[in-house]
Amino acid sequence: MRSESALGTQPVANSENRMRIFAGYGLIVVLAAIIGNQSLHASNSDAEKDESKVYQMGSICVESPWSFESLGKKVGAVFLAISAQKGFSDRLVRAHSPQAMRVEIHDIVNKDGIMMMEEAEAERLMFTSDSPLELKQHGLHVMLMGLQIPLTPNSELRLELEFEKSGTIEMEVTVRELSDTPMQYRLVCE
Ligand SMILES: [Cu+2]
Repeated sequence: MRSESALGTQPVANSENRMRIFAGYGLIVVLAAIIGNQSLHASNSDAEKDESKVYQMGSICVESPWSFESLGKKVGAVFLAISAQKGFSDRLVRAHSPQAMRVEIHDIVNKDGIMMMEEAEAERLMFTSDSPLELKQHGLHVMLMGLQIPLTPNSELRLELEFEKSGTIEMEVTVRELSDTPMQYRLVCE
C-alpha cells in the first residue's frame, strides 16, 4: 500500500480494523518526529506568537488546528480542539485534505508495551459542551499521508473536518517549527 511504503515502515496486520499500524523503527521515527516532541523546548519567540483561531459552524467550534513541519517527509499530523455549545453534541467522522493522498483520524494505543497508531474508534470522536475533543500529541490526531509538498513553517495546509450532524468545516492548518510548544486551547464554544 502506498502510504506504508511512503513511510518506509511495515504494517502489522493482525486484525482487519487495524490496517495501518506502524511498528518498530518506523513507528519510533513517526512518533518522535510528528506525534511527540518532548525533548525539544520552546523557542524564545514562541510566547510572542498568537496563532489562535476559531472556526465556528453552527453549534461547534474548531480551535487552532496546527501541525509540525514535516522535514521533507510525506507524512504529518494535525492537532486541534473541538468543542460544542451548551446542550449540543456531535461526532467527528472523517477528515480530508486536497494536499494529502490520504487522511485518517488516528488514536495511539498501547499494544503489549508498544505505542502504536490505529484508526480511532467512532465513540472516541464524540464530544459535547461538557466533554470537548482534544486531538493532541501522544493521543488522537489527524494523520496526513502522501503529502504533496512537505509542511514548512508558514506554509498553508487546507483541511476539512466532517461531522455527523454539523457537516463539513474547512480550515487552514498552522504549520509550526519543531521547537515550538503545543498550542493551548480554551475548549469552550460560545
Ligand atoms: Cu497517526
